[in-house]
Amino acid sequence: MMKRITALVIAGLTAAALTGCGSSGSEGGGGGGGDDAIVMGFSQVGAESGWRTANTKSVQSAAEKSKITLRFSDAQQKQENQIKAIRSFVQQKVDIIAFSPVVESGWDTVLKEAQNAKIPVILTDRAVDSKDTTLYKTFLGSDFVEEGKKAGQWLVEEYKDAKDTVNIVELQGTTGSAPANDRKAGFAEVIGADPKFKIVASQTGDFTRAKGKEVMEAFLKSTPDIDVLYAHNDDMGLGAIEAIEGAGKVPGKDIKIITVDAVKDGMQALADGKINFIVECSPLLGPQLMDLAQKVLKGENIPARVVTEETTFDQEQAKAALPTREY
Ligand code: GZL
Repeated sequence: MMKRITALVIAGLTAAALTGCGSSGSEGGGGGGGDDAIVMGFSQVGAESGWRTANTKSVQSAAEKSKITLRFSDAQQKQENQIKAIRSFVQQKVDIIAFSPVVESGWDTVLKEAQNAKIPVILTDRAVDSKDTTLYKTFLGSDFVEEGKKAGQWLVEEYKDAKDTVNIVELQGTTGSAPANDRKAGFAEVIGADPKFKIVASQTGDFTRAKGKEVMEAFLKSTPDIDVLYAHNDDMGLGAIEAIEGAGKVPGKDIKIITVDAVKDGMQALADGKINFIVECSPLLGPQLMDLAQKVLKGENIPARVVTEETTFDQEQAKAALPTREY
């Protein structure tokens, strides 16, 4: 008899636990659908830049529209927080996990845990360097090498008639992150074809305005006659502008500036002539992410790689685009 009661209790508890996981979005916001609402665990890098804020908004509003219950965690740019969040999503038995890996390496163990728990994972925004590509269903995000190449191509064109050396300083994104690694590689590949281009200093500004300003101040002190700044995102470029003006130089003229993202503040600086060229990196990944998640959970085939569409802006194009800029 005892065995039978125990079995009934376990069955009851298991049923409750399972429905708890497909909850109607009462906790963690978003969704609001019935018991069959998809529950997505989302681990975000942090809130380090205008791009990240726009990306978070896009994911949250797309989850709301798709009636997907979103369990959102902000890792404050720390990999250990993302690993903790993914483990927690596995324990909660969410239906699917999506995350933007703050750095490329060190994910195999926790992704294996999700795989063993039969919870599909989607990479969004940034990639991982795991050799085992069965650990995730797809990678939705920009081609950062291409972004770096676009920045280099503008510079080569801008200085095509220059005979003297062009001294470049580079503000790199977060050390070890896919955008930092790839934007650096793409840019170097293009300018490397002409020896007049010299990267005389290159250091991380961690994608933030404050750090960008701090490192640019150091560059200005240690590096005479800087011609160009290549910043891996608008926020570091905007911080560098403060440093350049603080040093009594004119950004966009004394020092030409190329950045990546095309968030509103960057586009305003471009329109104002303080930045010379911006390579767009779209943060509006939310709708595609939710569509891919629904397809995965229906057992539909999805592409292993979904590259986001994006363009570039010069100063005139920024003036035209600003009034309707979504982010
Ligand atoms: C790029 C994204 C980068 C942005 C930065 O997809 O991961 O992180 O370029 C952001 O602004 O901090």
